[in-house]
Amino acid sequence: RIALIGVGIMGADHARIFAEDIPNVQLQVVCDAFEERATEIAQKYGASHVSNNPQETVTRSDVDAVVIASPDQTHAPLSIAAIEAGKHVLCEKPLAPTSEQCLEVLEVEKRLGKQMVQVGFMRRFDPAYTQMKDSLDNGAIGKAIMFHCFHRNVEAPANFTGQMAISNSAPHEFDAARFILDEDIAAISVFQPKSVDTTKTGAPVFMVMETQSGQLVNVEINNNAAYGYDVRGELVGELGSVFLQAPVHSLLNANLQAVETYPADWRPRFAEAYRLQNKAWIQSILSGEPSPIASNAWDGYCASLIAEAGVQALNEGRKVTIEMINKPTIYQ
Ligand code: ISE
Repeated sequence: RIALIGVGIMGADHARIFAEDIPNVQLQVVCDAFEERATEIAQKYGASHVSNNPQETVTRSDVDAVVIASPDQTHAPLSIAAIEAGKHVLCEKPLAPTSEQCLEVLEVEKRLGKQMVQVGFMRRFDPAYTQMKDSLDNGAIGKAIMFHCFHRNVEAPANFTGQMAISNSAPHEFDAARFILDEDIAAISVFQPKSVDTTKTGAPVFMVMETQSGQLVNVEINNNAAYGYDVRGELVGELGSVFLQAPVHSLLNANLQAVETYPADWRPRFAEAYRLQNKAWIQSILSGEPSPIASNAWDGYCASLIAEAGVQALNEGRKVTIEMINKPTIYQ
């Protein structure tokens, strides 16, 4: 019996996934500030109740687990309220806009002595990233040296402000790099092409990260790429490389052309990743064991910490080292 908090783009997609693709789940409550939107989604996906009060919703006795897909600044306080009410949480990224807020969630889990939050860095479940990690882990490409990433949206959402390319989009690459390389990030430098209007919302950013063992990860974020939603990359090892391919389901031959079609946003590109992520979350609740693949609150803290360092690196025009707290034992 799950409650869904927030039915914007991602919340509505989670409602669809749980209603249509995940067994052993009852969508019990749909909560949104706009009750008519909550009612629309509840009726569409068979939820039993509707609410516009998230604090009340996460403590309901007829709810076992909570999906938090409300605005970023509500993620940490609602996660904490849900944990304190004994509910497991699937929290959309980021865990919190600041590392300080993330630490508040870690503190509650430390006191409880167990992980209760899974963070929605779904790329860990994407088949292309999975194959990339398997190729590294089974030695096919030798020792990893560099990881090239690019992440392009059609256009920046209307609510995109300032450096959200770094704090909202790039955390996917921050988490994917940590997961695939099994490394933490030691430092980050951030640049912007001087040939574009860098004051424009969603202007491109180019980041170079150094891992603690000295590998290099570069990330291009372009939220106004115009041509399509396109996330690719290449993991380079001493013996070979793995190129991240997007799933291409068809090639249209017509009018003297061969045409592949890009998705308009991330949902089609990562549909399988979201399904597998959400399935793993339910499985982790039923088994009582956190998913060995999914991001936990510690991973959420690391992604927000790297993002803060990235914004500082851009603003100050210098490389910023990343100082983490000691990893609490419950995340070892
Ligand atoms: C958005 O918030 C997401 O999480 C998408 O996965 C990402 O591709 C997009 O850039 C973000 O703005």
